[in-house]
This record gives sequence, C-alpha cells and structure tokens, in this order.
Amino acid sequence: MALISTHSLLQIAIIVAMIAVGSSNPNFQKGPPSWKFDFNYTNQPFRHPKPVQSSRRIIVGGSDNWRFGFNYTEWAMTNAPFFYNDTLVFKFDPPSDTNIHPHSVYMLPNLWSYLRCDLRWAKRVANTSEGGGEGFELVLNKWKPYYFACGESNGFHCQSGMKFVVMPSFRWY
Ligand SMILES: *[C@@H]1O[C@H](CO)[C@@H](O)[C@H](O)[C@H]1NC(C)=O
Ligand SMILES: *[C@@H]1O[C@H](CO)[C@@H](O)[C@H](O)[C@H]1NC(C)=O
Ligand SMILES: *[C@@H]1O[C@H](CO)[C@@H](O)[C@H](O)[C@H]1NC(C)=O
Ligand SMILES: *[C@@H]1O[C@H](CO)[C@@H](O)[C@H](O)[C@H]1NC(C)=O
Ligand SMILES: [Cu+2]
Repeated sequence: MALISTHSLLQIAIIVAMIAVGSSNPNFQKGPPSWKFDFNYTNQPFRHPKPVQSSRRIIVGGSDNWRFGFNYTEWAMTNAPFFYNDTLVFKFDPPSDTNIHPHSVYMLPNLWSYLRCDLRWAKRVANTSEGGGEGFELVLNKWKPYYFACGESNGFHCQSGMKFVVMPSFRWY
C-alpha cells in the first residue's frame, strides 16, 4: 500500500510552499522592511510612508464566500501571505428549506488529518448557523499553521475542496 499518494505529496508541496511564503516575508530578512515601496524619491515635500494597515478583514473565498465546489487551496495560494492578527471571515447561509446542504468551519489538529480530511480530532469553530449575516470571524492570533475545513457530509465537502491552510506571517508595524 502506498502510504503517501501522489495527491498527498502534491498537497504537502503546496503547504510547504505556503509556509515558505510566510517565512520569506521581507520582515524576516535583513534588508529594509516593505515600506521602501512607499518611498517617493522625487523632490516633493517629505511625507512619512503610510503606516501599514494594522489588520485586515478577509472574506474567505472572496465573493464566492464559503461554498461547495470552490477550491480554497487555490484561493489561499493566490491570497497569501496572511498576516498575524488578520481576521478571516467565513460567510455561509444557515440551513433552511432552500439550503439543505449547509456548511460549517472546523480546525484540524495537524497536517495528516488535514490531508485526509479526517475530522475525528477536529474542533468545530463555527456550526452551520454561524456563517450568516456578517459571517463568522476568526482572528489569526497564534503563530501556527491553521488547517481549516468544512466538516459537513462526513468529510466529503472537505475532500471536494472546502479546506485550506494558513500560516500567519509577521508584519512590520
Ligand atoms: C512620485 O511622485 C510624483 C509626483 O507626485 C508622481 O508623479 C510619481 O508617480 C510618484 N512615484 C511613485 C513611484 O509613486
Ligand atoms: C494583535 O492584536 C492584539 C489585540 O488587538 C494586540 O494587542 C497585539 O499587539 C497585536 N499583535 C501584533 C503583533 O500586531
Ligand atoms: C450554533 O451556535 C450558536 C451559537 O453558539 C447557537 O446559538 C446555535 O443554537 C447553534 N446552532 C446549531 C444548529 O447547532
Ligand atoms: C485544488 O487545487 C489544488 C492546486 O491546484 C489541487 O492540487 C487540488 O487537487 C485541488 N482540489 C480539488 C478538490 O480539486
Ligand atoms: Cu461544506
């Protein structure tokens, strides 16, 4: 039995790449921090570079919100890096007559559970009703990889793309 499938290897590669994006944030390097991009060397009156916005509110999935049939791994890759203290917002409609397949948000304990969409030791952070209105908010206030997944249909939503990893990056204030 192949213990690690090609599919899993690909996913591991993506996650390693994402964590690398976080660590390669300019602030981890010796060079000047990213405000160098705000400098304008023309002979204008000197203005301080704008302070970096302190935290962001990021809608998971953008205008697609948190839904079935969307690849959140790809979404997370194109929207990385995420920063410490950023707020992730999960928006999904509560169960109703017209919404018989609602969603939820779980955090998986480790990479292995994440790769297999194994929800046994997962922690539910939002039930199917909590994504309505302004959505469910979660602040990235720990220095750790966050393994997110939808916990519905016994892992089927997760396997179909409703999962992603976030590793918060350090931001220079
Ligand atoms: C610098 O300021 C000048 C004058 O306002 C402007 O034309 C130029 O586009 C600015 N350059 C950058 C890189 O922001
Ligand atoms: C993150 O946010 C908390 C609460 O607003 C604040 O006390 C803390 O200084 C922030 N940490 C960083 C690294 O920005
Ligand atoms: C979801 O959680 C909210 C807030 O804790 C609670 O009021 C609600 O009853 C829960 N709904 C379901 C379907 O578990
Ligand atoms: C989502 O996209 C990633 C990267 O392109 C890919 O490896 C993965 O198989 C996709 N997931 C699904 C469920 O299609
Ligand atoms: Cu779901």
